[in-house]
Amino acid sequence: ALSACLFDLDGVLVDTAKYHFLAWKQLANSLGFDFSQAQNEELKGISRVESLRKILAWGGLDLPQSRQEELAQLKNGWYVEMISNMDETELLPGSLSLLESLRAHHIGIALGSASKNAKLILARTGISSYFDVIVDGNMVSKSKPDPEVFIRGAALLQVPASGCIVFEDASAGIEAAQRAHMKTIGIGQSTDLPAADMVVPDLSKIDLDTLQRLCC
Ligand code: G16
Ligand code: MG
Repeated sequence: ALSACLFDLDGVLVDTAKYHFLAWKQLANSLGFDFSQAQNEELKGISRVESLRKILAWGGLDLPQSRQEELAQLKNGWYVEMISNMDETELLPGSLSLLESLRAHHIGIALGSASKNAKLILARTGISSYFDVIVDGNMVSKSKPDPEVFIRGAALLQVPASGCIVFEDASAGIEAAQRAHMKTIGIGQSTDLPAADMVVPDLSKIDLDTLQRLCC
């Protein structure tokens, strides 16, 4: 039976990918090369340091660790400035009503995000109070597709993996959820997320009946 829903943040509840894109592009440009939307797609769900490693490789740069840490910090400073102006209008369609409905039916709600800025984003968009449990990039050592983030979420909620549904927009996240033995709902296009149990364009297409059927 359905016990809990675990949500990825970026690309599922909010669209922060556009801010990641702007901040990474600014960093790449400052290093003398460009960065495309298509490349940004490949960074979905990937941690900050791994994203930087990929971007530097695309730019043909091999920099020492200390310089990489400076650059990651520089990008994050720009990114945090951008997301500090977010508000509830930047929630993706269906986010709020699904959270409401889960809470009304006493279904557990957890966040499972790679972002170290997750709590700021939840606060800015006004949805912090819906989450029984928050697992973010500050709490896990292995990033998606490792299942750690979702296993931690279920453990903190004290529910079995078999009663959990994970919402994810990145294939690395779908893989992580499946390795945690959880059901998966992909947000986006089925061609991009072929491994998911079901795929919807956004959370407005999800109701409680669908979730309960998926978990039985
Ligand atoms: C998100 C984004 C990634 C980003 C990562 C780390 O993960 O999808 O693009 O690189 O968080 O973010 P930060 O630099 O804020 O720590 P998720 O898991 O919420 O999709
Ligand atoms: Mg995501």
